Amino acid sequence: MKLYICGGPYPTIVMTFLAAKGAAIDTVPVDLIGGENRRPAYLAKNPGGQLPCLELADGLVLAEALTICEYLDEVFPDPPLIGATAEERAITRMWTRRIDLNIVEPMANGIRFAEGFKLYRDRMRCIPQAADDLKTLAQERLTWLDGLIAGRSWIVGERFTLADIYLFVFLRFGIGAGQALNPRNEAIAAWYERMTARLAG
Ligand SMILES: N[C@@H](CCC(=O)N[C@@H](CS)C(=O)NCC(=O)O)C(=O)O
Repeated sequence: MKLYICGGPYPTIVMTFLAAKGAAIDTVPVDLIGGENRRPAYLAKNPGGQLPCLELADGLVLAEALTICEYLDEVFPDPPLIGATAEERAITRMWTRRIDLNIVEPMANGIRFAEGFKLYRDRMRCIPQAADDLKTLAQERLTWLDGLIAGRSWIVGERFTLADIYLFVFLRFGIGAGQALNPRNEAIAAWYERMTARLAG
């Protein structure tokens, strides 16, 4: 099994997920800046042209960071980072989907259409005039999330899951791209500190 990666947030989610399981797999670096992921050899593996993708021993290729993590959670079941029961898995998927659709996607596009514009303008439809609104949307939904996770250790409650990893990797990436955490979102600020300590330790 080989994971095709670059230094960006989506591959980092999968790498962080594996590290949290104490698992390691072979990785293949792909030159994103140079556009290697948009050339035929990579497109033959992942027609979406994005990273990461996971190539299995039989040649099957899985793309989309969340799908890859779902697969890896079954291959490396301990500790379960999606859930040990049907209910736990459903709850983790519910929160991960909320985070992905409401926060990560607008945040990522806000960055692609602004700070990433030069890199992305010839790769996908970019809407620079939408960048600020997308970033605002992501911030509004973070404030919504803040009210929902107050009093919890982790996003879904007392279980550390993929939802924590997914949101944390993206918020850290967003901070690096000029989207600071809103200090009024106290629950998220405290959770972010817990995440930083957990991943450092
Ligand atoms: N929906 C995809 C998004 C992946 C994505 O946007 N990856 C970035 C790297 S972090 C990428 O490949 N960007 C380069 C490009 O689109 O050419 C996923 O969840 O894996």
